[in-house]
Amino acid sequence: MSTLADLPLLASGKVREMYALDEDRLLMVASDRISTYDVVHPTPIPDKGRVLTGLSAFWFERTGHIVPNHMISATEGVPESERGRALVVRRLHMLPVECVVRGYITGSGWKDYEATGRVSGIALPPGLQESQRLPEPIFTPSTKADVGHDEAIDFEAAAELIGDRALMRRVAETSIALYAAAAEHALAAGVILADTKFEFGLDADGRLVVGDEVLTPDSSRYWPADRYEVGRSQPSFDKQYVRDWATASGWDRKPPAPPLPDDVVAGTRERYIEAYERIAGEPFSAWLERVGAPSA
Ligand code: Q0Q
Repeated sequence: MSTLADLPLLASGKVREMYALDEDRLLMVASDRISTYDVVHPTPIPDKGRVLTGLSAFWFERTGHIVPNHMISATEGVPESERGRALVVRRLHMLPVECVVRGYITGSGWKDYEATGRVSGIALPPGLQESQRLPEPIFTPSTKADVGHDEAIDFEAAAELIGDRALMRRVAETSIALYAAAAEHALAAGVILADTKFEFGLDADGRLVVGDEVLTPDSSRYWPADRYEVGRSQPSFDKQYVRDWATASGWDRKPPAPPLPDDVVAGTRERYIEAYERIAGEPFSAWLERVGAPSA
């Protein structure tokens, strides 16, 4: 069993790393770093990486009948030190499109709708209010920006990017099916899945496979259903403590992000664990035990 230090680093995101295990497998590691307004705070949230990895594993196991996914294992091949926060995944040829599905109109989609009546080229009914549930979930792709924000593009531009219109159609249909299944399950647990982002790839046989993390609070907007109110922005299930404190602290939302006080860290950790337990329907400790995660 190798340690993380032995593995070549393939890619590093704001809060995650991707290592190469061998020519067919990668190790996807989720850190405890938290970012708000696209800036990473210096203070980690203990267990955030393990909650998000546990949620990806839960959703991969639950949606394999909709589309194959890249998860191989949460144990075999995962260094002991990383158990619970890392997955061994299949190496894919990743498609260069962010596959966003929106069930509610919010965020950048709301801004585009207010300005044009459209989101990613899709005309929506007039008179929608902010955070309103859409008649049907919509597929609103964007580019994968290395730096800064992804740019919303329409279906035709996305098809051009991947060079295959029929494949783009399948990716869109699969993304919507994944979102719909997850949103129904989450709502029954008292959590609104407002929107989410998938990344797909092709395996060596050219089969479509969903990769990256799926349906986590970092790749999705989760709202507490009992505080949902149309006509305004909604509190984030997981990040609201940090956002409210950061705003009250006077932070201008530009780097560097301020360190977080202990109570905000503790409250945010509890919200992540609550998200896991509501959605996965089991104690967070069950995930940790199942994968042999090291105790604190
Ligand atoms: C791959 N990434 C993103 C990333 C840092 C994810 C490489 N199955 C795969 C995947 C995946 N997922 C990738 N490449 C080949 N096969 C995804 C940008 C970056 C942490 C996690 N980088």
